[in-house]
Amino acid sequence: MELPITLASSNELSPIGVYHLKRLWSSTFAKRYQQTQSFPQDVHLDRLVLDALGIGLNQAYQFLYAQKPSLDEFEDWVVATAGKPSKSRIERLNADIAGSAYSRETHDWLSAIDNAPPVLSQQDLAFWQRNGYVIIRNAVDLNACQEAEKVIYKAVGAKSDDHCSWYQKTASGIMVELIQSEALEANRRSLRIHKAFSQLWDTPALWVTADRCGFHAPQRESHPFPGPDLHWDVDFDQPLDFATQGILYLTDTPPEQGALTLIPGFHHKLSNWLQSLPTDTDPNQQDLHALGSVPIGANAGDMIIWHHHLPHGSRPNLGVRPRIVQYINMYPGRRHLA
Ligand SMILES: O=C(O)CCC(=O)C(=O)O
Repeated sequence: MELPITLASSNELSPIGVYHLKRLWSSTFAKRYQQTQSFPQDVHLDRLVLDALGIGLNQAYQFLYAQKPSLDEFEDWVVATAGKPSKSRIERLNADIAGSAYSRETHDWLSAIDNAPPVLSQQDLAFWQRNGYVIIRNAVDLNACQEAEKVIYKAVGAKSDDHCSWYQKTASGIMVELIQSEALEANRRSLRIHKAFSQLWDTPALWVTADRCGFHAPQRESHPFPGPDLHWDVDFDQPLDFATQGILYLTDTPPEQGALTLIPGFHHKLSNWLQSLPTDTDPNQQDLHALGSVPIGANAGDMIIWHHHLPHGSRPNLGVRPRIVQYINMYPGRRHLA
């Protein structure tokens, strides 16, 4: 690849006809090698195009930085890693980026989700309003959980009945950088999950994240809890907006078994709380547990969705089994729909 790279615009097409991929590729090298400032306005589209293509953000940047590929090489790697995106997927992505009309096929698919019976009841929605989180019971069935669990055990080189093997994994703490797998993809395509998110976002026109998994073994003296403890994944330099985050439990997860931990209701308090902090204080460095943290236990197949203004994290696994999860989130491609 020849440097310097000219910065492409989002509406230039990549070789397989995707908007913004060339921009993402060119901006990565413009940032890294030309000391250009980063492009905060691109954050949403970078994420969107990679999610639509089934590639994780870190996965993409690791490849780009390590291989310094040409655009053709980058796109070949995307297709080899996550498969060739369908024509309808590319059309929907391009329509979201360009703000143009959806094809008839996409329109019909979104209408079907819109017309599907609600997954979240009125009580669930009232609970969500009050607490900023909700549990979708049986978001996926047990067979789907077991299939996903199997690929995660394989990825971490562990066996369910061999305790010692649970501790071989060293990188990324409790996170497992596994994204491309038929079992994980099946969960991402769950209509029940999509419908629940559409009720919270008030639109079915959502994209699912190409996110990783988690394997959180019971704490040992030699393997203390590596985090993440309570935090936000919010850029506090930007205006506070609405967004969700989600976790699918693939095994039964009682509260003591490293369950997702939240501060229920904090989405109502965040703005005032931030204003009460002395200037130059990092919100993430406060004693967030003191705000009232609660571990959320649930069963295999249950999914928890939370408002991203809730401090959240895992906790030490004081149970006897690993906590095994898949992270799944959804969001609108067109920002104005949010
Ligand atoms: O795995 C967990 O329980 C917490 C996940 C988390 O911190 C995150 O998704 O940002």
